Parts: sequence; structure tokens; C-alpha cells
Amino acid sequence: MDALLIVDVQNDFCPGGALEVPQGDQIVPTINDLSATFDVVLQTQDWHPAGHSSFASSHDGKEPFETTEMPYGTQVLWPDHCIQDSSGADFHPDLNTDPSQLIVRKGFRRNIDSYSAFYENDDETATGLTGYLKQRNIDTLYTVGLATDFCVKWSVLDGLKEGFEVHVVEDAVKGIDIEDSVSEAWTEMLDAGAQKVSSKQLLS
Ligand code: VGL
Ligand code: ZN
Repeated sequence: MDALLIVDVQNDFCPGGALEVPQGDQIVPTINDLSATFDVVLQTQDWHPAGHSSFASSHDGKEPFETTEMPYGTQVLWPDHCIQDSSGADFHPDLNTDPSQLIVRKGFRRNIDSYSAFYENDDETATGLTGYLKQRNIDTLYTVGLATDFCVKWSVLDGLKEGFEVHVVEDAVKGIDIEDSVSEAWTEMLDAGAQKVSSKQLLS
């Protein structure tokens, strides 16, 4: 059984948002077309409390896009984004969320960031998505959304590790792109066994 996994298509990751992904909004119509063709549609939502430890503003002297060491490893520091209940955390207004059967929220623990739909950045704290997918006999994921080089990439890598077949829809993802991180993300995802597809292939 297949599922479409829509990662973090939220206002703060779209142009004009706090952590904008260039052209992040341009994938929305394609995602809407795709979600109409899947029996199972799932979403993630980045959902941080104010003062979250992944925000540069929570660390004296740090600027966004610098890094800091956390107990679980190196963490990129971000502008404040996707704060719970803010409009920036809302899904893009044109995204059709009606077909979504599950919304996985992540990043809600103050002291740990979470890029992946499966595990937080400590690689240990589970969101529960694996159990949900297994119980619904879903073995294949088609991944779309934002950002290619962070939440999409980590969701794809963890999905593969958890034993799912994972496809990435190349024209339905967009990245932040810090120092070539988008092309590195593609290399990592493909090396790990992800399959690149186009929306055209899926919609024809
Ligand atoms: C994301 C950075 C921080 C993402 C979320 O959705 O890719 N990136 N929080
Ligand atoms: Zn975040």
C-alpha cells in the first residue's frame, strides 16, 4: 500500500515566511494534483514552542544559520519559525489538506529539534509514524514538500532505515540550499536507496 507524505508545507517555509525556501510555494499545485490520486495522504507539521532550542534567538551571540553543539550533535540554528499556533506554522493556504488522514507534529520538545517525520534529531525519540504505517500495511512512501535538504531528506533517510520503499518526487520538493546542501541531500537520499520520480510519471 502506498502513501503520499507531505512534509512541512507551511507558511514559514514559503516566500515571505520566517525561514523561506526559495519558490517553496510553487510545489503546492503539484502536491494538490498528487494528493487527489493517493488513497492515503499524510502530512508533517513543524511545531515549535516559543524559545525553542533550534532558534538562534535562544542562544546568546548566535545568528541564524550558524551552528551550535547540542547533546545529540551539531545543530543548525534557525530564525524563529513555525511557532505553535502562529500563522507561520499554518499550512500554505492553497494546500489542499482535506485528503490528509494524519498530521504528524514534530519539534514540539523545547530542547530537541526534529527534522524527520520518524525520529527527532537525537535519532532515538520516535514520532510513532513507523507504527502507524506498519499497522496500516503501508510499505511505500512518495515524499514531497519542504525542505529537500532538511526535513525531506531526514524523513527519506529514516523511512529507508525503517524498511519502507521511499520515492522522492523531484518536482514537488524544494530546498533551503546552504552551501550546496540540496545536491548533497539528493546524493545521500539516492545512495541510501531512495528513488527519484517526477510528478508526471505519477500522474500519467
Ligand atoms: C525545517 C529547518 C528547521 C524543514 C524545519 O522543514 O526542512 N528546516 N525546521
Ligand atoms: Zn523547525
